[in-house]
Amino acid sequence: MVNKTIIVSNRLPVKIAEQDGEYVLSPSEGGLATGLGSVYKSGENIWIGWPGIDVPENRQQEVIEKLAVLNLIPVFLSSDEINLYYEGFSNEVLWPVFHYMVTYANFEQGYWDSYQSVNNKFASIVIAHLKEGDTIWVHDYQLLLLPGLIRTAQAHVTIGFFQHIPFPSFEIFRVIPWREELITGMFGADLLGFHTFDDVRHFLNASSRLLQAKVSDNMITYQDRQIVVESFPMGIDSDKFEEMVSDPTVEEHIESIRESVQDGKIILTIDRLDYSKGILQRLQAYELLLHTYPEYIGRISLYMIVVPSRDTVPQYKELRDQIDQFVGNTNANYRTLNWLPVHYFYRSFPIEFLSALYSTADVCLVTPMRDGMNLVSKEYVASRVDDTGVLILSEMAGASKELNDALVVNPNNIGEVMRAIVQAVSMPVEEQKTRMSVMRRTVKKFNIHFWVSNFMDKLAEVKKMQESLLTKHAVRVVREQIAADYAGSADRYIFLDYDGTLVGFNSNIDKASPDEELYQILENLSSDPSNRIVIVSGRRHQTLEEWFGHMKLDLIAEHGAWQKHYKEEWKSLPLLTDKWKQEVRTVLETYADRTPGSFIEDKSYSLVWHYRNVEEGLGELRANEIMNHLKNTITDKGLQMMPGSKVIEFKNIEVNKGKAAVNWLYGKNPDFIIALGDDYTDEDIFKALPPEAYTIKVGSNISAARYYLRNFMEVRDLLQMLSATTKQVH
Ligand code: GDG
Repeated sequence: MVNKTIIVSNRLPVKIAEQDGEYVLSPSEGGLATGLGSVYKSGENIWIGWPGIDVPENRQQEVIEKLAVLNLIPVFLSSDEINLYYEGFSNEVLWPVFHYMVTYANFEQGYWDSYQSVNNKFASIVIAHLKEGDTIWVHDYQLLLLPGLIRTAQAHVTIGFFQHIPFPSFEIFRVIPWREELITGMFGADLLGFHTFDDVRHFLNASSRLLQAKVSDNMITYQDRQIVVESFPMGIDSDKFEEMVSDPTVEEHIESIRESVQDGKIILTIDRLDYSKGILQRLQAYELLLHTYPEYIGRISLYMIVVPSRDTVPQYKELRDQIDQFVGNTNANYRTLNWLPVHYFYRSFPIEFLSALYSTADVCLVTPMRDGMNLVSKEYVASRVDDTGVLILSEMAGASKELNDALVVNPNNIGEVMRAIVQAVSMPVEEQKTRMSVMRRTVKKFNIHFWVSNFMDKLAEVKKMQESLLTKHAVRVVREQIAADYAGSADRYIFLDYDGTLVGFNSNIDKASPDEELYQILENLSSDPSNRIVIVSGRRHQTLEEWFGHMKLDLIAEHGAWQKHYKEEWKSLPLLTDKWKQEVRTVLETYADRTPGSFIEDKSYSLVWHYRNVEEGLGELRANEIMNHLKNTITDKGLQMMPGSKVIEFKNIEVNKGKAAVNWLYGKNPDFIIALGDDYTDEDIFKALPPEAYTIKVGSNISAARYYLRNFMEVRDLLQMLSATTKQVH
């Protein structure tokens, strides 16, 4: 069986038109279509999407058949669906909010209803074509719910998702009434890609704030699945743009454009009609230039191509009128008999004409207010085969992160944009070449093919990582391996951490005392004479005494500073000093005063700064500040600093759960050892125990432990099962 790749996007990479009663297909020239061409055109691979026109039901079969020849599968949408799901939710909610234009958003319930039902429609078509082992790559903001819907139907399928527009900061994203549903939908993917690292950060932040997903570096753990979030700056087909410049048709266009401006310099701008592109602000900067430096009148021209788009949406219509008016005024005010300041085209052109413009323009002015990436800037760079030309680029475009040899501007700063134009038109050729050659190398190397293979490789890697982690899940091995070894052994050591391992995490540390079920489990386990149960906790010895002093258990408190063998007295580690505490406490107190919700716990040989009740993000920030602040004190005084989950603990270097566990085993030769723990400090035990010991991390699969369990309930199940195992054997 051959595994295939299924690409899914709102639009299919093809244009369909009706000519003389017949549907005629022509390939689309978009960058994405080119880049993914190598994928969907080969083998069994397919691309699923809306064909772009309303096809009456009785003619859909005809379109299905025509598209099938090109490996394309249509999702037919009614004009109602297009209005509500596409024009409505996608373009009147997600587009403005994701581009920071919140006031343009229109949070209509009807839009959302349709967005959900259309995403469901896509899901059912994807699922109908899905076979085991297939890989799905979903594109863009129109289909945010799709990964989740597919995942619900097919738990193990491989899904990648790429968003072509920015992901906004959490404070912006949170305004959407359906924000949790959107994020949950995206979580269905295994790999989530964005253009820039800022988008990645924003997404991770929204995930941990809205859904309490566990985030570590760029990995999210949600409902027991790992989701990797990465930036993949999209590239273009740079060879195509480079080669096109010497195409005879393009050469002809170049000549006629040159003729029309003669010695004047051309400043080029190309955008889809959109308020995110900063078209009006750019016109203002250009007019300011003509006003401030009249010597440029007659010597520079602005070629402005605006490609019609979404002009049924009121804001777009309004923008178009404003542009018309602005251009009209500027031209009326500054034109001369044989010179026009702005050559404005509200239409699209064949790619050959764009190529001619790219290669004749002395300056390309790309100043969006927000842009996921912006491919126009890269196309301009790729077309500059002699390394001349100047790119002015908005810092709000994703491309500015890569093309930093451009003149990078803040598009809201009209004066700065104007000065950049002046600098650009007067830049010496040598400097132009230095800057352009660096950018050309970047655009050539990180081209669209690189982008596609980079994403696909990473997706495969993420899947492999998930699978290898899955095999570490202790529930899967327990029946065969752990239980059999347990049953066959006669001298067992069972090391158990307390908080997070035997009981759930409680925001009040004084709660979380043992419950009846836990006592029963420990009672059962310890009643077996072959078992030695050791509770290894960071808690105070008084607390452990109060809770477990009456049971047949060994107790290690404060990470090993206090120890008690069953039937013996508590002993503290010899030679421990706590003189350092005063100095560290004073520092911690200043942080506790500045950080509502945090508090200090004082133990015999350690101090702990807790921040589990502190506002998300602030606690982590303070923890880092504290660690920096106390770095030197720690070394001078021979202490150790242990960041755990929502805590940092300071203690004597000799105190360590791992050392304590090894001491417990000193001179013994048990035939079964198991250790369970959820915290950073438990890693010391996992590392210190002999390799044949069963080490089990609770709550996460990234650990030195051999296996993991999801939570304390699974720990209890495991312990119950083990004690039942011996009962059967005995
Ligand atoms: C979204 C994100 C992100 C333009 N006019 C004509 C024409 N074009 C082509 C250009 C370029 C493309 O359209 C525009 O791409 P952009 O990247 O600039 O912008 P969006 O359409 O808003 O795209 C954006 C992109 O997705 C990719 O992830 O970069 O941030 O908003 O390729 O050449 N093509 C033809 N005639 C025209 O008149 N043939």
